[in-house]
Amino acid sequence: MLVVSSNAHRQHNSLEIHNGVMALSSESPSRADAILEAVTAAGHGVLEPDPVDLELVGRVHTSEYVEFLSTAWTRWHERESGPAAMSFMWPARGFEPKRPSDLIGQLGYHSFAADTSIVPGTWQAITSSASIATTAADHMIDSGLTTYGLCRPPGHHASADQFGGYCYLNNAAIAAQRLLDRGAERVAILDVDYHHGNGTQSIFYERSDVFFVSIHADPLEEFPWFAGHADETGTAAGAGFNLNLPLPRGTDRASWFAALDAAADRIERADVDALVVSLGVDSYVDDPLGTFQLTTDDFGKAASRIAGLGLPTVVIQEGGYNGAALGANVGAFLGSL
Ligand code: SP5
Ligand code: ZN
Repeated sequence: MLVVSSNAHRQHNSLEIHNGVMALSSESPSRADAILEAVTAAGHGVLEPDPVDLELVGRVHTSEYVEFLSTAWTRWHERESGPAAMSFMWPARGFEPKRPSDLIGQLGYHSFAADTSIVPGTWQAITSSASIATTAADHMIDSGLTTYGLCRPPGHHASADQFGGYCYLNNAAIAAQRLLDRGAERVAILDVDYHHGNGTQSIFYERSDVFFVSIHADPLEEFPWFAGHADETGTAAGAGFNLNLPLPRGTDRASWFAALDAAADRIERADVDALVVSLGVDSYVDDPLGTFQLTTDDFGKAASRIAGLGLPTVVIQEGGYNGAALGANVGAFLGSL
């Protein structure tokens, strides 16, 4: 399988609040390096992405958000002294925010969590990651072959105008939009990351051309806390085109695969032309951020079930934080797909 990958991600080495102090993020450059090493060793071909298509990015993100991301580090660095730009206030319940004019207020307006900050190379890395998603979608259409985008930073927590959960630009949404723009009438996004893909859900919540299906830890018990419940099914034209399958912390393999069967059944009945998989391998039994019990072999089994759908498929990398197992887990999925 062709792997789309770039070294540009290494410029993004961000900080997060961990146990009350700023620390290096779990979402580290070594993640993508480990995956690339494993997929190269497995014999998959590697392709560099085309330049980012900002017109396409602007079809799933607001222009003021993209402008904000492209200038935030420079604006921060001109005036502040810290190593990472991060907000300390967000418009929580009860606020009805207008977009502030000042950088500090805009940081709060355009983000939702203190696990994600902007550092000098963030813009270069996130545009590279988006271009990987776009190039993977293009390659899949042009070749007819399943294609993998080794995206880093990940994307599924990013909404049209907010970053968080280690995500800035929503790579899976960008890939889905590309498939639609190039002729698909409806696309399914299957998100198997341990965490709910709140950003992807939000981007397509009122649309019927993207069916979003997510298997994840119950937000009553896990990040992102405020989205991902089973009763979130879409609104307006999108009513019925959002399916959340939340599972308890500690979910075992049998229960996870029952949810995957339910997801696959619904995708089979949704009349879609193509599939985007948001592949988070933080559902692994030994992931430092996860509590599910999937083994390395299980990622191969999951890929077989997904391949059984028989849909043109683009795979986009999301989370996964066990550095020693990351390559094997992604490799098991791609090898079986
Ligand atoms: C893409 C993805 O999987 N995002 C997950 C973001 C979760 N962020 C909150 C993590 C809270 C636990 N912090 C542990 C930090 C250890 N360095
Ligand atoms: Zn995750």
